[in-house]
Amino acid sequence: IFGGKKARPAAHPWQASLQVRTRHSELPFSHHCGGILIDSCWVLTAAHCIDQTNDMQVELGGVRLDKKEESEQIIPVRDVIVHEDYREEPDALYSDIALLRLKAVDGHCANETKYVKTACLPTVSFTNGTKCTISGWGVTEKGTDTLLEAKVRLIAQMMCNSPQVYDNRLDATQFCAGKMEGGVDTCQGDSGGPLMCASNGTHYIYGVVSWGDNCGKKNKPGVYARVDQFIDWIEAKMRTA
Ligand code: 4AZ
Repeated sequence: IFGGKKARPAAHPWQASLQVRTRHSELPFSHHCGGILIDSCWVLTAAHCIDQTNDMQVELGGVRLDKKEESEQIIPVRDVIVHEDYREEPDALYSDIALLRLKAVDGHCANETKYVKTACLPTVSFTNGTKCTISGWGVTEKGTDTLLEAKVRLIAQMMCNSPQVYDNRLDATQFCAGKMEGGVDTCQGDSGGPLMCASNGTHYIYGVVSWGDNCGKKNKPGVYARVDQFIDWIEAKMRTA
């Protein structure tokens, strides 16, 4: 996160750290991407975060990646479902969404606590200019192991697809958010994590961090998978898996 501040514990209880097994490191697992807890056994993330199916785990309920916290829950990933339409093009990603099914013990995966809660899929719409929240452990201007958060505004599709911005690289299943002047943005390692917007006191996942040209640059806001366009896919996969 560029232009962010440290998140207070329990401020983003749906935030997950998707971790992969490391070969040449002191720690067995390291942070790879963000994720969003949407059900006790399900985490939503970005398809481009999936480069291996086995040896992945999810850390929930923590803010610090460099030490063990009382509030954290570590749960292995049982399987991965990547969107069938996921495409990687030279200058954009499409349908960049995936589901992680967590390993259950007695039919239960994540335990709901003050620090671990599920996020709601969007059942309301949000207008351009709405102030929403991004969070993650990705690249920052400083470097930290603490979860950061920042506020960004939803940007009109016409503006984001204009020649000086992304020149029609966005389709209807994505949107951009940030600041046109730059400085506040998601970055590498935030991918798969949430862009949350609130309505009547309820926080909804409106976007999944996907891509962008660099981070925090003028006229290059972050690009997000539009979760309301994938609700049917998400619910179908959770029903049948
Ligand atoms: C990345 O490399 C990435 N500024 C994620 C988000 C953004 C750029 C790059 C948006 O995963």
